[in-house]
Parts: sequence; C-alpha cells; structure tokens
Amino acid sequence: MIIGIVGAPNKGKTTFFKASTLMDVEVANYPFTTIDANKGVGFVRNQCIDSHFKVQCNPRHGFCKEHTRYIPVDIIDVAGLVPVANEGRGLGNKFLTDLYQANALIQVIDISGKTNLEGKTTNNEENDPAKEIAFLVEEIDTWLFGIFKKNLDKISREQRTKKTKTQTALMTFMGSMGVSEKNLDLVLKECLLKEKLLEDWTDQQLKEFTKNIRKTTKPIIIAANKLDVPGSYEKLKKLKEKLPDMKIIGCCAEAELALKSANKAGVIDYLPGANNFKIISEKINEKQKQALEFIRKDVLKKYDSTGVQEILDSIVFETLKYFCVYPGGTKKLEDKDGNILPDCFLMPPRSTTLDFAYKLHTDFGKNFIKAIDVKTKMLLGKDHLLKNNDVIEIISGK
Ligand SMILES: Nc1nc2c(ncn2[C@@H]2O[C@H](COP(=O)(O)OP(=O)(O)OP(=O)(O)O)[C@@H](O)[C@H]2O)c(=O)[nH]1
Ligand SMILES: [Mg+2]
Repeated sequence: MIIGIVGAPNKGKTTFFKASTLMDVEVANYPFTTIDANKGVGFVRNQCIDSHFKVQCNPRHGFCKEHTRYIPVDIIDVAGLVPVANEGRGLGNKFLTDLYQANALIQVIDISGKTNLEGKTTNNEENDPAKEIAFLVEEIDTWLFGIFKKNLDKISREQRTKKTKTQTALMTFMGSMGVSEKNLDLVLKECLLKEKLLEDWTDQQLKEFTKNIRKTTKPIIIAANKLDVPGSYEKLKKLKEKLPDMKIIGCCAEAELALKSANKAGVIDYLPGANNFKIISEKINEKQKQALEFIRKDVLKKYDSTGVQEILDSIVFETLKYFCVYPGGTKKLEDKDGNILPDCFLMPPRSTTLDFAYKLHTDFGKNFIKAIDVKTKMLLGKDHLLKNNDVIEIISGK
C-alpha cells in the first residue's frame, strides 16, 4: 500500500508527511522546499482483534496501543506541482513518476487561503481552493495522458502483429500501474472502447480513458491543511458545500507534528488521532507548554483531532476500502518467537482466502488446500470472501 502526498507548493505536504512518519525532512515557508521525493512509513488505525481473544498482541511491524492497532503504510511526499504553463519556472512535473506506484493520493491544500497556486504567501482573498483541486486533477490527468500516449504506438503495433484484443494488449502495461483486469474491463466498457483497435483511438478517446483509469487507480482525497489559522474553518465549510462529491477533511499537520514529536521526546502522552494528550514530564519550558496548550484548545477541542490520522484512515479504509486480516492458528496465535498476532495485512476489497494465502507466501497460494476461520473454527474454501478482522489459518500441501 503506497499513499502519495501531492499538491501545489508550500501547502504543508512535507509537514503532513513528517507528522505521519516522524522522519526528519526539511519544511520551510517557501515554494519548492522539497525537490527529491521523501519516502517513509506511516500508520493507519484499526480496532485490534487481540481484544476478541483477550490477549495483548506484539506486532512485528507497526504497534498496538489500548487495542488500537497501527498498521504500516508507505507514504511518498513529492515536490510541489505547478500548472503546466509554468513548467519552466517550477521543477517541471517529471517527478510525478515517483507517484506511479501510488494506490491513492492525498492532495494537501492550504485552506487558510494565504498561499497562491505557486506557493507564494499572499493575502489575496481570490486564492480559491476549489480551483486548486481542479488544477491538480488536470495536472495528473495530463501527466498520465502523456505516459499513455508515449506507449500507445508500441502497444498498438503489438496488437496488430499478435491480433490480440484491446484489453489483452493493454493489460501488461496497465498492470504495472496497479490496474486490475476487472477495472480495465470496466473502464473500457464505460468509454465504449472495448472493441476498438488501439490504432483507431482518437486523442479525445484516450483522454477520456485516462481520466477514468486515474479515478480507479489514483483516487484523490483532500487534506484541507492549516486549519489552525483563523477563518479557515468557515472556508472549509464553504468548500465542502461547493464540492459535495469530494472527500475533504480539515487538518492541522503542524499540530500533529508537534504532538508526535513531544510524545517521542517523552514530554507528553499522545496517541495519534486522539482528541487530547497528557503532559507527563517536568522537563518542559513555558514556551513549549504554551504551544501545546494552544493545540489542545484551538485544534483538538475545536475539531476533535488534528485530522492527520483521520485522513490516513479514511483514504485506506473508506476510499480504497481495504480491510485488515491477521494470520493465526487455531492452536496458537503466536509465531515461533512468541509474538502474539505478529502480522496484520491490509487486503483490497473482495479479497479471498486464496488471495490471502498468496499474500503470506507464494507457496501457500500454489499449494492451498483449505483455510480455517480462527475465531469460529469454520473451514473455508479458496473463494471465500474475507472481511475486516478475520484471523485466518492457511492449510497448504508440501
Ligand atoms: N499554520 C500552519 N502552517 C503550516 C501547517 N502545516 C505546514 N505549515 C507551514 O507551511 C509551510 C510549508 O510547509 P511544507 O511542509 O514545507 O510545505 P510543502 O507543501 O511540502 O512545500 P514544498 O515542498 O515547497 O512544495 C511551512 O512554513 C510550514 O510550517 C499547519 O498545519 N498550520
Ligand atoms: Mg515539501
């Protein structure tokens, strides 16, 4: 699972990334602070299944606190995107390649309206977040269109010599982008291109196809950042009314970063995503205390959390509809090192027991015999559809 963080320059992408991963990367109040992509690991939350078994798990990856399991996901933070017209002035948009593998994107916008599309600080009331959102979609679509266009000649030549169906001809290339057969089939049908030879596609048809592929392979949700700046909440409300079909969640990445850093330093006790924290160290100066109390009063009390964790959870569990499955045994839940429920896997929607077996090990998939639902002890066939918080034992041959 890879989540890409995108947006115009100076909106707080890297702050959001840092708050999610606690990696030490540069944040600054000017455009193009980030040039090379930052890659790190963040976490999404799920009610852990360990409480069902009345045990405390020991995750090998991620962590579990108060029976909330934090499951790792890869996060990429890229340079700020600028409109194509400005390409010469920005970094160009070639770095988008870093996002090729991403399953979904979080677009960070500055809901305070104090930075423009190029990331410059302005007090211009015209800074319109809806335009910023439309611009990004346009940039991503243009980028994908360019990639498809570049490869289409080669793929359609192959189609001509091998006389393959359009879907078959496209699949290898699309597969590298994470497009499944099923999704490709749906998009081709929707665009009425399933029976059309690739060499006959017009640019307009390719554009339409690209847009639809992007929607399925790179769904976007909006992180409306800098919610702590006065006046931002009203702007967020207006934006949600204007774009009712978009998933838009307000956040204050800076506050989340401050809380996580203070937690790591042992100054406070803070659970990512919580609506409060406790100061646990005497070694805190007045300035730090004031900053933390500001966050408590003006962010956590007002909005119930900093929003960062909610955004990560939302993109994985609501937008992508992934769910959690644990490997386990009917006789014991621990691995050979004594770790209880050591692993938790994020599975895509409609995953079966066989998909899960392959996820654990190719050999388990190839030699699959049956599976057991550890909670109910029921036997499951290979096509059984899994659900959130299933604990599954795979029985395989050899
Ligand atoms: N008030 C406020 N400022 C924030 C918040 N998040 C980030 N900032 C500030 O916004 C500025 C830009 O932050 P970055 O994280 O470097 O932004 P970016 O989008 O990665 O910028 P580029 O890499 O230059 O595209 C910095 O001055 C941050 O301190 C927030 O939640 N609230
Ligand atoms: Mg940055």
